[in-house]
Amino acid sequence: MTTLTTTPRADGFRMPAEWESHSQTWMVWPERPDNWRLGGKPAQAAFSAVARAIARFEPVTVCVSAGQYENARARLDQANIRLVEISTDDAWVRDTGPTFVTNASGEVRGVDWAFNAWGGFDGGLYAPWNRDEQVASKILEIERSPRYHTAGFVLEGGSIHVDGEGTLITTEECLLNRNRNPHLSREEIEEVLREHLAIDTVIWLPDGLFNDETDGHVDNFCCYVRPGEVLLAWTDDQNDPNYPRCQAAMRVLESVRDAKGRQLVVHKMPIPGPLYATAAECADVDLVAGSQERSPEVRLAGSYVNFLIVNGGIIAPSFDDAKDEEARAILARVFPEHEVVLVPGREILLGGGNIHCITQQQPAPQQR
Ligand code: KQY
Repeated sequence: MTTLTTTPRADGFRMPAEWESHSQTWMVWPERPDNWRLGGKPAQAAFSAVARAIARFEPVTVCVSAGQYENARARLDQANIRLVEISTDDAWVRDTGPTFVTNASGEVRGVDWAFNAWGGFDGGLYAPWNRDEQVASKILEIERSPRYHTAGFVLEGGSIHVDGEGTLITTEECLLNRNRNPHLSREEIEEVLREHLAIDTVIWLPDGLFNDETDGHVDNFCCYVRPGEVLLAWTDDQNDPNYPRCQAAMRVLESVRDAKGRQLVVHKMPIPGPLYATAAECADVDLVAGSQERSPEVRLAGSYVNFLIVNGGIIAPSFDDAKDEEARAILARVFPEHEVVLVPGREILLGGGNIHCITQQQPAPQQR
């Protein structure tokens, strides 16, 4: 594998927006029993439904352990779904996989960020995480894609969204958290993002969604739908702990200009629920010291914003909630050129994230 000592920006590479053409989407097969209830069986069914939904639009590669290969192969028996054997700690390839970057000559490379399981020994969600730390480089090796390595700079793909035209959105709650890169200032963090993603402007939302165990990943709260337009999780209920978070985000989004000098159009997306795990669902998760405990008292960070854009489609979670159809209608309105497909997201939410968190798009080579 080639590890480069330059930066993507210096080499003429940039991170494309998610709506730009993909060659495939990556996923990881879930099996960790201290994160997924019942040894991961309901989650495997949920991930399979997501993989099949994506495979209608573009190829999918699922990373799977040796022990689960036969089971996963049988459950994903579809031409457009490839399985590769990779050891992992869990199944969040948005955060453990590479961030792909492209140039105008049709080359694709990847950024391999440092990963510390969302906070290391200061609030992280499991230990050890050494297999997850290796996922990005293994994927790049399989793809024969040159790798940029940010040794010592911790970042998860779910903590950023870009518009492909020079602007990135993130949250202070995550990127400025003392459990990610405490040795760097805000300005130094921006500089790493500028160099590795070829962006010019960073929009800092104060927080992500209430109780998001990633420390407020932006992909569960606010995303781009096209340059100059974002979709923000929203509540008008002043008693909802998300209310001040939504208000604060809106104040920022209404006041900033993006890298092209545009004022943003903000679309609102209702928040489902409030959603909680049942006592039985929590009891089905193995108890392991150092892993995230589950409690029926703790509100889940459910969000319709946690969807994936694929070639011609939007793969979004449903929650068997009264707001599911409103969410579908909003997605159809803001993505009129895409087919909106809702896939049950509750089992993925019980593990701490949703469809965007368990997927990683690989952009198609671009010729400009
Ligand atoms: O949402 C994500 N991007 C990752 C969530 C990890 C949860 C682990 N329990």
